[in-house]
This record gives sequence, structure tokens and C-alpha cells, in this order.
Amino acid sequence: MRRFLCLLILPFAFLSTLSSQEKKQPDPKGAPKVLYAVPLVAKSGEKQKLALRGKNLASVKEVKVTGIDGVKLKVLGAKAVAVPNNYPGDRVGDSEVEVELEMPKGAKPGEVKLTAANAAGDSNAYTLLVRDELPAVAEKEDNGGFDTAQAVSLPCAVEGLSKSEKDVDVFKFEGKKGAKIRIEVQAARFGSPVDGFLTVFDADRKVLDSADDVNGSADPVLTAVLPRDGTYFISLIDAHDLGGANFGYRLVVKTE
Ligand SMILES: [Ca+2]
Ligand SMILES: [Ca+2]
Repeated sequence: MRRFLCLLILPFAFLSTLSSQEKKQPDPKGAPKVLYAVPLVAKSGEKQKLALRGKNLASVKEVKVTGIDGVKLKVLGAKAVAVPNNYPGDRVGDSEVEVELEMPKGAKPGEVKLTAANAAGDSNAYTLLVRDELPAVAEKEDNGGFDTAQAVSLPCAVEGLSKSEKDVDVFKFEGKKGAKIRIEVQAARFGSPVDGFLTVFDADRKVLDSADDVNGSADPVLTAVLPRDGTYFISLIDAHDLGGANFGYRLVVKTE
């Protein structure tokens, strides 16, 4: 929701004041907070590097795994990161801890939780967004318009980035008359700063439907019954026109 942007800029203005106060005396609220992972989507059964982005993470030395056995995790480093000009620091995070992670093959979405710890205490238990059985597709830029839309086959789960401000990602698929298609963005529910806005278009590039926030979440979900055989387009933007290398999303498209 766009009106959130104005509300979120206000706390950002106080960040520099807060950081000087934190240096003078230990902040009892200095425990870490994990907001999201970069990349947002993790794979089971192989070794990968990912960064946990959030607050008070630069002093993290340990990351604990719960919910599943057999995960190997090594902390590689932690640091402060720049908050882009006028971005909501509470949403994008001001620090990160990088880990090497290896989950056993078949780790299920929702069961792997990561908790970062520093001298002040433990963070929230962050639920990692793990790939499921849907075919994973990497988003390919430049997919910013109808003529350069990225073709996908259903079902699929696109792993993408709102890579910069005003990034528009367009996908196309071939559909059959009467098919009921479900399109879902997984981002904000896993802490990603992306506030997705979805629009579906028919072959004539006319809007069939759109969705922004659904069920109390910034993540859009919509279902559409296709009116005829042909090509359909899905566009995904950030509702605030924000973006960056840490603005990850997963876009699930399937027939119901
Ligand atoms: Ca993109
Ligand atoms: Ca939204």
C-alpha cells in the first residue's frame, strides 16, 4: 500500500540519532532481528551462500537452525550495510550476516528456521523460504514489457528480483479457455521488502485482473478463469516503485 511509504520514511529520519545513542550505552534492545534472506529462496540438498538481512546483525557470531535435523551451517561474516536513500530501514535492514548453508535433500517449506545470536540475545526464528516441488525458473532481465516478456510454462515458480526502482517484470504463458489460473507472490510474508502488485493481461494486452495486498499481507494472490485460448501476460511491480539487489520474490503460477 503506497500510503505506508510516507509513514515508513519518518522512523528512518531518526536512525542516525539512534545509532549515536547506541554507541554511548548498550541498548537493551540490541538483540538481532532477522527480516529476510538474500537470495530469498533457498535450495535443499546443495551447499549455498546466503545473507540474512535485518537489524543488529553486524555483531552476530552464531546462527542456529531449528525445525529440521542434519543442516550444516557456517557463519562466514557479518557487517553493516548501507540503507539506500529514503528507504525504510526497518523494512530493508541495516546489517547482515552471511552464512554457508547445506540443508538435507527434501527439506520442506516452512520447517527450516534460522535464529541469529549476538551478545544481547537471540533474534526471532526466521522461517526460510525453501523451494518446493514446483519447477524453479530464474527470472531473466530484460523482461520489462510485453514485447520482451519472459516465457514460462505452467506450473512454475519464478525466482526473481525487483532489481531497481520502477523495475517491471513481465512473464507470458499460453493458456486454454476455461482454465483457472492461480498466481501468487511470496515475498513480504518471508520478510522481503518487495510489496508486490500483480496484473494479468490477455493477448490483446487488456487487463483481466490485478491484486495488491491480500489477506492482510502485502503479497498479492489472484485467480483468473481464462476467457479463451491464447497468450497471457503477468506483470509484477513493487507497489512503492522501490527495488535493489536484496528485493527478492517468488512468483508461483499454476492451474487450479
Ligand atoms: Ca526484475
Ligand atoms: Ca502488495
